[in-house]
Amino acid sequence: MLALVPAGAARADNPIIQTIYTADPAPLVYNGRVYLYTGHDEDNSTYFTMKDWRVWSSTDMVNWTDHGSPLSVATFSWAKSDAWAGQAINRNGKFYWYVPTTNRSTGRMAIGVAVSDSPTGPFKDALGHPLVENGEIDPTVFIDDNGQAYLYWGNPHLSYVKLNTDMISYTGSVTQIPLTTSGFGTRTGDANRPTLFEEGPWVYKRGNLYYIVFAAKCCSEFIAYSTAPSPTGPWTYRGTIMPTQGSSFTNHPGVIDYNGGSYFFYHNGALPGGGGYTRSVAVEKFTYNADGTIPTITMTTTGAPQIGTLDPYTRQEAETIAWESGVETEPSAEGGMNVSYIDNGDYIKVKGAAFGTTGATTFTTRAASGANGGKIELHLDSLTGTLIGTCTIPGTGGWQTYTTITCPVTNAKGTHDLYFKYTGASGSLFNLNWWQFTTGPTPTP
Ligand SMILES: [Ca+2]
Ligand SMILES: [Ca+2]
Repeated sequence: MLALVPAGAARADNPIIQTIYTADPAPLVYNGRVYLYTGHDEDNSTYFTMKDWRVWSSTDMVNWTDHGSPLSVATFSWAKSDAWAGQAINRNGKFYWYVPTTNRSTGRMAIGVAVSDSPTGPFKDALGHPLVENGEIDPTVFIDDNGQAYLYWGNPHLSYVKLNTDMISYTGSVTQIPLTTSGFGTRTGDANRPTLFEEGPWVYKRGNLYYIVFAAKCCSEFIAYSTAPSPTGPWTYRGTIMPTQGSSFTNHPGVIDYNGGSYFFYHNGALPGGGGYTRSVAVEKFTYNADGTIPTITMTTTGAPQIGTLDPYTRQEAETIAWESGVETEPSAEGGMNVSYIDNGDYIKVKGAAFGTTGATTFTTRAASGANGGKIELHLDSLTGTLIGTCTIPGTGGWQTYTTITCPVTNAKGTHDLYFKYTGASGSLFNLNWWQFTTGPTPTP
């Protein structure tokens, strides 16, 4: 029998975001990168009090870059509240993000569509009014091989429309998919909901098979799926993907293929303070069975394996994080995001930094401090692992007054997890925008 691995934070990589609570993952593969669109549970939330949506991205499934909040309820002039579960897709050189939110004038849930020229936004309201509205939620969008796009959504029903190629209008009427027990499984004890379909549909095609993955039963939910030979059915129930687990009574699927692997995104309540209204997005790698069916996937604290390594010799954003403790992020005056609220003892881990055989000679970071600064200790493999350098960050006269600091490093060879441990006096020490190592002979000044 295997010894139990202590569930220490330093070993964990799942949930994949720790700076805030996140929910309702919607991954999108674009241009060799995974963009992850999520909701955002407020700290100490006791309901689905959600005000904005968030974007993250990764090329290795373990180090995730924070792109902030390019879309919020306030983006939609007609919306009142509730930044709930959406999905984004690319077409026509643009990015369309479909989200449910409450229509101020009707008081009902409606689905809006936001558009951007970039996967990370900023997004603006494409229409100035809801795209569809029937009091239901959880849009999922899909473009078939023949170019026909579909928007599905629903709780308690399951509906779709055929989107036009502009992705912000549709032809024909809203069609309800018959929720039959052969199509969506059998629920007992709820006369109003005879099938397992609850909410959170995620529709895609793989091979010749169309999939609806969905949150099943309530509450607590599990994740189940159905398949069909066409995007409009007939659907056949295929069973459980992820059993009820993880101390959140909801769950929400997002499924992609990326770089030769298949990945299942979901959420749970696994972070400190986590629960049904303080959720966190996590991911597992899986392999389809030969007939296209999906194996049972269970939640782990290790998550997906890293694809390749992280290059420490190119600029890396400070807000690219595999795991952290104590820090937050915010929009940076220099563009993008920076890491903030860095206190003595806080740390960030990036996974699998490939220093190579020559090794690193310097570490450079872009830092600002409206206080007296502090130090960054650079450790390999753990918070107490080999110390390859210590960088002193001075006060710079402002929290967004950045300066570039370069420090010598030694003994940084091979591939290691890299820990940035922050030390100093009490209170916030400094903000960080990015970092980069150099290799080879010590550069001449
Ligand atoms: Ca802190
Ligand atoms: Ca940055």
